[in-house]
Amino acid sequence: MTSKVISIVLGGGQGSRLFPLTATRSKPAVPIAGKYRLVDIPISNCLHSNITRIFVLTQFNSASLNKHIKNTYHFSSFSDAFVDILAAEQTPTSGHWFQGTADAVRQSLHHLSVHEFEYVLILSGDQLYQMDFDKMIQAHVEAGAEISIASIPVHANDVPGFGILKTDSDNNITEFIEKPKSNFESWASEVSPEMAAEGRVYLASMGIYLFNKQTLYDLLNGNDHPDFGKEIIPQSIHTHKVISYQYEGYWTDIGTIPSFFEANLGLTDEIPEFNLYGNKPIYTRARMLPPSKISGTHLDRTIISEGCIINAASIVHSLVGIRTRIGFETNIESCYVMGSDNYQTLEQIAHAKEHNEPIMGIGDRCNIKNAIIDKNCYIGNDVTINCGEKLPDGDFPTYTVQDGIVVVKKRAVIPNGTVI
Ligand code: ADQ
Ligand code: ADP
Repeated sequence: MTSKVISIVLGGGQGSRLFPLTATRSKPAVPIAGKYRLVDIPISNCLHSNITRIFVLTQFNSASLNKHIKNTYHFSSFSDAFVDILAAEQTPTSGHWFQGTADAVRQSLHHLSVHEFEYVLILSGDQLYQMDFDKMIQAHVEAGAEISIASIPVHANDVPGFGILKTDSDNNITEFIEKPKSNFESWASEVSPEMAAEGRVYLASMGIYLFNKQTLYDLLNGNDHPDFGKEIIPQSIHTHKVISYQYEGYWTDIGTIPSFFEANLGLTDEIPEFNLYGNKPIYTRARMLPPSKISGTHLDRTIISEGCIINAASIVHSLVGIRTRIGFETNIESCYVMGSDNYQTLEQIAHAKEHNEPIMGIGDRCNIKNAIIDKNCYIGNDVTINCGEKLPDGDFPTYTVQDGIVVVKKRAVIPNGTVI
């Protein structure tokens, strides 16, 4: 059945909620878990479900996304598999950027029309989960549905962030409301005892939609509704057979700095909810990096990627990305250090040290806590970053502060002795 499916990954609008990580790259290219990119999650889920024809829609095209896709997803020339990026483009019929999720898909339909398919699976690019889409497609076909929406029980606190739905006993969606802000108590559904025990009694749309081909064309053509969640889905439940496919595994939205930070650090748990160490790997670019070299460092609940050179005193509850260099007597706690795209040469390092300039990576005697350090940063010696709740949110030339998390911007130079 999955051979009849084409998948579209919604790679991101403006990406403003993940600023400054999206300042110079498109959202799908944001690095996660030390060595992957956001887009690797939905693509890996598709490939493990044998869905091998994938479009990634993005609002702006960045060199790093192109390079990543081109260098990662290689298929046999005897198969029809592909991962193609479609960036918002001007065409003779449309001169504007994607206006929303439905508009992005509408403007991309002409790229699909050259392929043979019966179903379109629409996925978000900013979610962390492992899901077998095969089962969803099977349920869709068995029910004779025209649209299926994956749903997950959520707590009342989370309701305002999601599309909330109600179903009848056959899983047909009978009501749908996008992001209700108040008075939503009557939207509670019957859920499993496990979910009810956690207070998760509202069924939220996961933003994962399976459409029959003709249904998608009918719903998108002849109108200019910009969004699935706001217009297309709420209207379709009155005109089409729309069913809910309920999922109860780990699933989280990583579209904001706090949720992105929490999901990444969650990977360091003893038994993480998102399992990197299973038999269905997350695919990413094979980089041929050397193993990491670590001297004299106390490591606890820490994930170290390949190619690192680490002399720190301690690294606790942290993720250390590819090619990270960390100096002597430095302490790192609850941080996501993304790493670097290249190594400095020994000559460059000697030259920087001679001029008392920071080298790429993190210097000596630093104390860094609650921070995301974007790629290719130069953090000097004796730098302290320990914001917690003490700093108000703000955007500064080399870093931002959001909800107690400092994000050091890509390629930022933080001089020796800086305190944030
Ligand atoms: P949101 O995630 O808030 O809610 P939206 O902002 O429309 O909805 O984004 C959905 C996905 O599409 C995200 O991955 C986003 O980056 C991407 N996207 C947004 N605009 C885009 C554009 N112009 N071009 C390409 N990609 C774009 C949606 C649903 C809710 C549901 C939640 C679940 O509307 O009903 O509960 O997802 O997370
Ligand atoms: P990633 O390794 O995270 O996928 P990119 O796709 O942005 O990162 O590219 C990294 C690759 O580009 C490295 O393998 C390196 O060969 C090369 N590269 C990037 N920047 C530089 C640089 N300043 N000097 C040398 N090589 C670089």
